[in-house]
Amino acid sequence: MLLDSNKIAAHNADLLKSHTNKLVFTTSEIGETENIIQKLIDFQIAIPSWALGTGGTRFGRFPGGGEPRSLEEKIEDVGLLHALNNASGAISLHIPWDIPTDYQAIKNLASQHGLKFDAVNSNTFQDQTNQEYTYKYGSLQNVNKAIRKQAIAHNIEVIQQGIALGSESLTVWLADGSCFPGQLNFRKAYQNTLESLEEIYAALPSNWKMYLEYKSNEPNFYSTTVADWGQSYSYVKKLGDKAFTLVDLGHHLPNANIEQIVAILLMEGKLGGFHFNDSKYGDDDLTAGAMKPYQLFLIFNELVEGMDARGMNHAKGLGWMIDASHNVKDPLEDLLQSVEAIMIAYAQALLVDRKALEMAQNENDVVKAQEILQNAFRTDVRALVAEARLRSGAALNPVALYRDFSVRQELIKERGTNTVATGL
Ligand code: RM4
Ligand code: MN
Ligand code: MN
Repeated sequence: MLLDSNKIAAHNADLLKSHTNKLVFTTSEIGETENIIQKLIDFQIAIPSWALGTGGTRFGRFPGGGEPRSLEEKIEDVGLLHALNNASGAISLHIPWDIPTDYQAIKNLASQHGLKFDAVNSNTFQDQTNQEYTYKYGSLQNVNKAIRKQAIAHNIEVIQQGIALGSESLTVWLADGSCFPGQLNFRKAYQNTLESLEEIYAALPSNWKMYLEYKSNEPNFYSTTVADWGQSYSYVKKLGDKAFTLVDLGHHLPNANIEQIVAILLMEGKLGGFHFNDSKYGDDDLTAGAMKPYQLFLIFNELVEGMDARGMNHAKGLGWMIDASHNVKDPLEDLLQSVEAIMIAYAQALLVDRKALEMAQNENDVVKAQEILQNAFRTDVRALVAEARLRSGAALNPVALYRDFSVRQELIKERGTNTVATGL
């Protein structure tokens, strides 16, 4: 299904008057907004190929119909999102859930939708059919060298696939760890993992990056071999200049100060990218900004400050990806909401009066510092985000337009009710 640009224009024309009123008010409050709007136009967030179907839990799955049946249909879905918000201009593939058969055709299809390929993800947390050895007791950490070799070879294959698609980064997330005390020698597990990662790293093209994602627990519940940012940092530091830590917002122990982690990794030049989602308890993979919008803003506040300090380009300096999975929402609506929440947090972070904040910090004026941050957080920037969309030919209200066009019903007509997308 393709969204006709005339329909988007008609939707925008209907909303234009009320949008303009809001924009005029916001601009009068903020002052200079052109710079912010341009930054919002440039900012793109990659959509995970594994989040386009309805996410299940270990207890059940309730598919909503019209799910993409192939990689081609997944790309079409991300194309729909991008047409609606012009902020989802990339897709991140998970291998082997999404192996292209004809690389050129897939690349052409993606570029017809204005999409790039962001990081490719390897999967050594599940056994694949025809795989010789099992990952039951880990992959890159495994006590058995042959199993490590199999997992290394898979990662190298994923790099090759990424090269064929024009991707420039590999994300490694390991389920490796242990479920019971005594099961694993932590030091040996670390050393095996490091050696395995070194072999994968050696296969990276010179312009590629490797992202090492950490996670405190799940599916292992006693230890995880890359459990937190410090452990990931310790690996990527040893690996070299192309290796970075990836922060998935749902992968921390409760109440972790993620914004501080982000600030320190950025300062060390070792922050690679993000998996955005939100959570209340663990790796809940809920819509970004659905639970803790202030935390999302504080993270962006550190990102903007830290990236500016290093002279980094906000849009291109890090890998921006969503990693969410949802079992009660329409996945496409959920992703539209996530992108919107990320854009809002980014726009609010751009509003922070950096000079005034620095002055307040230097004077230990704690009250003032809080006022500055919360003023930015409490500013309604939705008209700026909408204006960025309007200027790039996207919809003023993507979710409303998605519903007005009955996109899901159309997809169900095209694909059927019982389709199941590969992924989580
Ligand atoms: C993990 C982690 C990875 C994702 C898998 C599906 O918890 O977040 O990034 O690839 O889930
Ligand atoms: Mn993740
Ligand atoms: Mn996760």
